[in-house]
Amino acid sequence: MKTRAAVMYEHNQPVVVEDLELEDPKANEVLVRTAASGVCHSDLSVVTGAIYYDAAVVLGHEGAGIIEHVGKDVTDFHVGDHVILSFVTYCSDCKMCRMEKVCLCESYDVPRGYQLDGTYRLYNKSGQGILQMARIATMSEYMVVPHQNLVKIDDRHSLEKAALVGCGVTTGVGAVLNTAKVEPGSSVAVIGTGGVGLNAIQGAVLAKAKKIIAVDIAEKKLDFAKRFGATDVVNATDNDPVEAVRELTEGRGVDYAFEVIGNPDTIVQAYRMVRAAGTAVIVGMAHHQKEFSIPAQHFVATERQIIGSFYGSCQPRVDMPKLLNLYTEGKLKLDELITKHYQLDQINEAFADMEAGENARGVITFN
Ligand code: CXF
Ligand code: ZN
Repeated sequence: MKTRAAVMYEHNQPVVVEDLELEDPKANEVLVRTAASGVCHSDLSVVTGAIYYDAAVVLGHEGAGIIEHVGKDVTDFHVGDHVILSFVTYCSDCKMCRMEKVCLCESYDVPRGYQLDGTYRLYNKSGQGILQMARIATMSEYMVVPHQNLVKIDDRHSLEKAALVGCGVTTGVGAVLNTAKVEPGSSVAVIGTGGVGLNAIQGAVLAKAKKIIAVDIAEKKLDFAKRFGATDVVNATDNDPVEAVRELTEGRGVDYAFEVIGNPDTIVQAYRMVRAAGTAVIVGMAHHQKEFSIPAQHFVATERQIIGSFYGSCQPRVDMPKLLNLYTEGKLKLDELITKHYQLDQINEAFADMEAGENARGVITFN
């Protein structure tokens, strides 16, 4: 069948939207009609090569849709099911999965973007095989994906809102609740208030943090941060954010700092703005070749901790339905996250808006 999709053919060049040929699902795979795809900074990182995929690859890793067809041996999903796409494929059986660290599943040693049997499901009109970002590729009208990447949800949820739970919401809220386990009354700083950072702020609200300091360089994004529950904002354009955060915390530093940009300089800032024995949580995906360095003796002498958080340390099939229920109960903001809708053909415009700091989240909807 045909599917219209957003393809990265060359790093740092405009994304091409074109019709591709999509194969039927093989055993253990499912065909999903995409309802909505969020536009996440990690999609742009694939274009720049910061998150490295060979060209060509269909972008998108935050989405939701409806099952159209199930392949052989799929017993846990049926035609018509509403699903969120998870960007990790997990086996439920390896050591990490059994430790409930399913996002760190160790079973699938398949090169990036291929299906689990090492082949393509997408081809362009010249017959070239096209990879799928995170093995899903939500910026396509239809996707063939492993059943392990699907999370069934209740039909009553809006698929457009559910799509956001596929990456940004789970990554941000999960970093606070699952990875760091922030305690009530804590002080928290969030560096970078884009789609994921705003969700770290909402996570801090859910954790009942007392002080939530948002740090960014875009005034518009700091306004979003206030709407999501930041108690204080720091514009790092004209302030040293480490000094500013210290001033707001009696000179001590915060209990937890979340770095949600993926930049070595802001990672070091996160480290420097936590108190002694405080925790810096690195959420942003930095360029795959970049490193950061911190003063080694100071690290020991202050008992600070630095921890990574991938996909909010989530268990997709447990956490995602829970997050949607929080939304239904009015405890999680999803409507306010979507600041602009796009058609798939407008993907390059969506990336430009993201770079300009225009959106909380941009969302591509499919008819
Ligand atoms: C990314 C991590 C690399 C695969 C796609 C998703 N995380 C969040 O945006
Ligand atoms: Zn993402």
